[in-house]
Amino acid sequence: MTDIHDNPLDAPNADPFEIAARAAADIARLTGVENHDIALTLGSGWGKAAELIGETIATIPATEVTGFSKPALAGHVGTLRSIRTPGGKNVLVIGARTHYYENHGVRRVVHSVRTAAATGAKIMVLTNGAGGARESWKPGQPVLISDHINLTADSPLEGATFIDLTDLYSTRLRDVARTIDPSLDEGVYTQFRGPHYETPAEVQMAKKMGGDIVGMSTALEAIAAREAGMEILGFSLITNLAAGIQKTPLSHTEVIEAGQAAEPVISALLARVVEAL
Ligand code: 8IG
Repeated sequence: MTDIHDNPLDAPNADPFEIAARAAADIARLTGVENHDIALTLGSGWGKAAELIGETIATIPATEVTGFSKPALAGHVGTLRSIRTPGGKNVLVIGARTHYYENHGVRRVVHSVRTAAATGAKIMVLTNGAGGARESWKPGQPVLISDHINLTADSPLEGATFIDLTDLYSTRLRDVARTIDPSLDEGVYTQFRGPHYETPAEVQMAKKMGGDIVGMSTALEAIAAREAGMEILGFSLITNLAAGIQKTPLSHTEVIEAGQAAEPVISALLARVVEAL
């Protein structure tokens, strides 16, 4: 029902939580699954995880769900899936991320997270493809997100909503992930606005501020997930070393190719982590 130019979230008097509740009701009706336990946003490189997590109960186009935007990029699958794990947990897999750089406002960026919370999910797993600012990291390597620096100068919180962001990327859940793969490294995710990649000077700035990973998503979503009371686990696939860290210019094709090569490995890892949550 929603069209990119006609979204209820854009109405001046819209209540984003009421719209998320409507979206959750759409998901329950269209999937036949009343409640979900875990939600998982699949970023670039992570798409194959869905098949490995469990049995797909239903796949629905995001455009059938209240408030969802059409995907901006071909290859960003605009579907929502309900998957039952072997252990009996219901996982909502969100393959329809709206990026901040699409300029539809932060409400649309975090609508999937608010919807996930409204379906009952207590854990939000956020994954992305990103650049690595540490020389020791290799393209194709997954890393845990330990914290973030939000350089968008924006927030999903509306009004005087003061939310603590300590331990935003749950230490407990990172420990669970490391029981599956003890070699997982971790780092601070820095969200830039994009869609351009950083200059080498901006990457150096991010590093001096304490950033290790550079990307264009996740931080705003994590803030909304915390507001909604969910526990958060974040993963970045380092698809490329950030500008100036690697010696050659960044190409979108290379980024996609590195993601495709790593996809089976990191998807299997993610499926095992989800089962352990
Ligand atoms: I994939 O190097 C991917 N996404 N900001 N910088 C930013 N986002 C990214 C990058 C990168 N690689």
